[in-house]
Amino acid sequence: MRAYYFDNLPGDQRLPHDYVPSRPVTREALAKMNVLSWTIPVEGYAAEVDEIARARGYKNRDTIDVSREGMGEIYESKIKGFFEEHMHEDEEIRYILGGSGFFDVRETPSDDWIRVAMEPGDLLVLPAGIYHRFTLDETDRILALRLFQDEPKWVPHPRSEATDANVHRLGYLRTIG
Ligand code: KMT
Ligand code: NI
Repeated sequence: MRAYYFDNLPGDQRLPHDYVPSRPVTREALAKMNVLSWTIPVEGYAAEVDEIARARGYKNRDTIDVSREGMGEIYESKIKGFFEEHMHEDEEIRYILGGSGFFDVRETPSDDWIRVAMEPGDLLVLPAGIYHRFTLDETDRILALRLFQDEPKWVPHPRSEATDANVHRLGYLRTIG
C-alpha cells in the first residue's frame, strides 16, 4: 500500500495522479484520520484477516470482482458510482486478493484527496462517515474481499448538504477531533 496526495489534474481517473515530486502520506497519518491499514500476505491470509474481523465485530463478508468480465452489463454504471464521492453509515473493510486499484479518501479539514494505491495483501478500514471514492487503475481489475459488520448494506450516500449533517459524518468528525 502506498498513499499520497492526489494531484487534482484533469485526465483519466485510472492514472496514478501522483504529484511530481510525490507528496507521500504515511500509514500513521492515515490512522489519525481513522483510516487503518495492514498488509497481510495473500498466501495464508485467512487466519489474520479472520482475527481482525473478529476483533472489530465483523460478521459477514463477500468477494467482489471489479472488472468488465466480473460485472457484465452493470460494469460501466458501477465504475461510475464507485468514483462519485460518497460516505457510508458503516465502517467498511476491503482486503485485496488480486489486481489493484485506488481508494481516494478526503482529508479534513483541508478537503484534499489522499490516494491509497491498493495491491494484493493490502487491507483498508474506512471509518463510517468518511468521504471517499474508488477507481480501478490501468490494470482494469481488482478482486476484493469486503467485510461487513452486520448484514451487507453498502449504501453509498453521495456527498451533499444532507451527508454533511448526517450523524455518522458528524460522529466521524468528532472522532478525529
Ligand atoms: C466503495 O466503497 O466505494 C467500494 O467498495 C468500491 C469497490 S471495492 C474494491
Ligand atoms: Ni464506498
